[in-house]
Amino acid sequence: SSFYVASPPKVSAATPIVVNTTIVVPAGQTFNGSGQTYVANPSTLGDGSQAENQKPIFRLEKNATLKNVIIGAPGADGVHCYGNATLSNVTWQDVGEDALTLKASGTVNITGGGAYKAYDKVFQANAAGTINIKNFRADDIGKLARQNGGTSYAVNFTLDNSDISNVKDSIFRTDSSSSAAKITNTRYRNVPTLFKGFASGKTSQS
Ligand code: ADA
Ligand code: CA
Ligand code: CA
Ligand code: CA
Repeated sequence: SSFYVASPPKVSAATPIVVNTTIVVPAGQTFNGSGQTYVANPSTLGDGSQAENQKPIFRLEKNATLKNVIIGAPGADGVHCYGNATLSNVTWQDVGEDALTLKASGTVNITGGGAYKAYDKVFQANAAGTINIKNFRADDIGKLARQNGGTSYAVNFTLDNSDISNVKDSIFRTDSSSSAAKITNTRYRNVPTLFKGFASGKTSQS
């Protein structure tokens, strides 16, 4: 006689979507990843190392929204925002060169999700504006957010209701005396410095 052995149910995660060319989210539109994982093709976008000039996996035009996305490895240059953007429930499992860059002035609201394994920076501000981070988790990072070194425009950073651990440098860093940072209702573990480079009176924590 013979036995039938039933196949076990497939419980592994879905195969990641390999992104060969940057996914552009047009102005005012929403990209919903429905929880799927996106990774860069290392030969077209970048290998997620600390080499500069890698390409983003997602490019958000003004007032675009990115939601329910997992960015896996390699993360290349993550997400580039050209003006206002909303990110909701976006998780970087292994940040590449960095996770997200503000490339043109605007307000970026990042709510939910998290960022892990960032050798240096998670969020990078290369233009004036505001970066609001809320309900976020970050672990094993260099800095949570950094205004591009040597720049003097104003960036306002906020962090609320989040959990940040194992940071090498600081949460927020700037070289600009006009920038400001505010942290509320956030727990830390192994974070050496909250704020670096801000003028006196430009930071608060409660
Ligand atoms: C570094 C580099 C900048 C810029 C930035 C980024 O800070 O010095 O020129 O490339 O990274 O946007 O990743
Ligand atoms: Ca960089
Ligand atoms: Ca990494
Ligand atoms: Ca970068």
